[in-house]
Amino acid sequence: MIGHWVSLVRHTPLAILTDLDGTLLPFAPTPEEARPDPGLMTLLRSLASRPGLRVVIVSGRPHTTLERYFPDEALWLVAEHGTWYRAEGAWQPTIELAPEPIHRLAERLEEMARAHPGARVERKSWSCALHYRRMPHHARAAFGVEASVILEDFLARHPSFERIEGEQVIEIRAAAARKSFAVTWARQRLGADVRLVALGDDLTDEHLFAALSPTDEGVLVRGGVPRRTHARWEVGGVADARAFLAFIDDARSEGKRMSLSAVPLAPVRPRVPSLAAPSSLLVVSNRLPDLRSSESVDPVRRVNVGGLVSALEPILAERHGLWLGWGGRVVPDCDEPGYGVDEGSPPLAWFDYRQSWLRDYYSGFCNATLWPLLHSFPSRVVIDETTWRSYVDVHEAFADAAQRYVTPHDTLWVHDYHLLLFARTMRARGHRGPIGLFLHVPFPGPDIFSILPWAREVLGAMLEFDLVGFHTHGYVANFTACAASLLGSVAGPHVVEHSGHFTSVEAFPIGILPESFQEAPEPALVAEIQDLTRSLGSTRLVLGVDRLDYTKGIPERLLAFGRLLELYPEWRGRVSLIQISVPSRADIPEYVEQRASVEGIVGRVNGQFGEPHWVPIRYLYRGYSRAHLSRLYRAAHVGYVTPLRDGMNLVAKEYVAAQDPDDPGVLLLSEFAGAAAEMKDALLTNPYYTDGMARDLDRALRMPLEERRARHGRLLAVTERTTALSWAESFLAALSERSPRRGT
Ligand code: GDG
Repeated sequence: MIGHWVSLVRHTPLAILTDLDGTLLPFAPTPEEARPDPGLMTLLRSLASRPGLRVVIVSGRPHTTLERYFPDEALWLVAEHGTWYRAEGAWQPTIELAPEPIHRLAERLEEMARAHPGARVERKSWSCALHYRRMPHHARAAFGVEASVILEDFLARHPSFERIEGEQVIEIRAAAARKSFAVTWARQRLGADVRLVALGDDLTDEHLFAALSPTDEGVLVRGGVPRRTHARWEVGGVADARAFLAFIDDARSEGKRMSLSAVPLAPVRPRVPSLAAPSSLLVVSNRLPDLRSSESVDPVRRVNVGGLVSALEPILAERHGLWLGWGGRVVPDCDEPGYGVDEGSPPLAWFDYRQSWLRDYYSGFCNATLWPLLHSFPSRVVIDETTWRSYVDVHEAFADAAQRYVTPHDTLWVHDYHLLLFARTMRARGHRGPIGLFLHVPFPGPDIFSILPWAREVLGAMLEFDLVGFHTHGYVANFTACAASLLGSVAGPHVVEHSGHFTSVEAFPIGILPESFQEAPEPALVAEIQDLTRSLGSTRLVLGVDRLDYTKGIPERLLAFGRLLELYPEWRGRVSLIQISVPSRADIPEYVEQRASVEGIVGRVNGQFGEPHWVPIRYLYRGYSRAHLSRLYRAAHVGYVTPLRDGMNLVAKEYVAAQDPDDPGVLLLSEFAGAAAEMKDALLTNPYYTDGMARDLDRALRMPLEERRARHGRLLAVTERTTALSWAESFLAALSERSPRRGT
């Protein structure tokens, strides 16, 4: 480690790219109170005077503030998250965007902040920041909701801006702004052989770390909530970060002896797992849930912690379990992936992906081959031997990671299509404990599945699990039909024999935690939703909520809504559709196309039917908090859930759980969602048939109260019968029951 650092910090040219707040300056209640002190100024001046070394301050602060703090031109400055920069001489903007909208937003926020003691708005050229560090904790949730209403409205109208969350601050800024600009700029100015050392503490600094090349280093300054990072090194806080810079300063001064032992620098990975004993239950999924930004930490941050986490959390706690998966970080192919454990509830064991795994395994075989295949979109299936090989190889990487945490007798519960070969890989390594697979997506019949050149191999590997669970009996039947027709397996209704091993195959329809969609909302949220319903007037609300994915049938749904307005002109001005589309897999071309197609249809329908006082479709391309979703579900007269194909579709169940039983809305549900197998009292529709769906929508909008109540009562009973928790318990009970005891 010492040799590595000595050679890096003595390299010429070298550039230090460093954030300011939380990195070199401790946080203060207001930005004005956090100013560089004389000690820091001396250190920075000294560094900037060293030959062959550049210091670049990369901050989110306004450029006017940085100019005031650092008039000395020896320092290079990047302000407002990469929208302004100053080398020698004048400031230059890096983007071209009209500043008026953000100024008007700042005025609205200032007006709101006046009613919330401790809230403060900081204005910048193309961004504004809303600080709540000085607000009392109990007032933050209501404040967050009120702010979100203003911010979401702004973002819906100004797509070139985005929302980001910092340390007790929400910022709206130009979407093109990235601190990674500093990396590109430093390289351009200092030449390709420059080496960079970047320091930062905040989520916005992750752009900086991610843009570094393998010969550079990122140093995370730990402070707030623990999180994963692209940086490979870490220091404990501001004092340590300054000590580290002092070490670089010494290293570049003639004749000074360097002692790295005084520098509190440590590799971020591998962090030694400190679990007391190996796990008796290991849950394995491709991606880990993003838990560490939870509401319990900070109510103003948005969260996306689904029912799966809430279901698995008590089970993992009881069984001393661990959840293993990719942590979201990617390292260059030439690097060793890092491993680590984040203790907490549930405890997570993560590891890094290599760049080629992301490309060939995740975006390739998982999402361009298996996803369309299993959802019966044969024309979208990409067949590629390279990605198939990567799929096989990445199973070995998952198995390497798993073997760090389990004994050969422990129970493994594997999730989804990313890990269909996992039982085979683990058995080859001598694992004897029970291994179960739950598939969250559909399973097609042999006609579709046999399109895959490796269909037999995949099926054979799936039959090395002790239990394979699906959402519906239909998928169970398709799977057993595949095993019988492609492998010649002997298949009973719930068991399949292959090479002398018996695999149980069963339906375990997943549920939600209904009460989490029925909780009494915060008063501010009630007021907000009342505002929305008032603004709709007598207009009825139809609501769609999905990840933006071609399987979800969003274009078809929008077209049918347009058709409703054509076939039944009496609905014009009297019904609006809110479509929330959560960004998903945005780096895969099909998903980019899908977004463009959806936006095109929204524009056409709104252009054709919209009037100054009425917008037919409001399209929101972002995620919302669980509390917001629950209230929107409850306010909607129709839950418009019309995927072309879907394993289950939890939105359908969430919509039902959130309704007012005395005056419930109508669930309009695709017959191709797994949920339709259980939710027969929904109004079932065929999303491929535009006119039919428009007519079903009309029927839903006109349904009398009595019929709505009767249908809702039966649907709620279904939703409450199988919850996320009972689903997880029954799967694990079946796994322990069905697994033959293997010799030790
Ligand atoms: C796969 C299968 C199967 C959506 N927007 C927001 C948000 N969501 C939440 C919903 C719901 C979840 O995301 C979506 O679940 P789905 O079941 O609809 O769909 P997939 O993501 O495709 O899930 C599916 C599921 O696995 C479980 O086995 O049902 O068939 O494809 O919970 O509420 N959550 C928050 N903000 C949002 O804006 N917080």
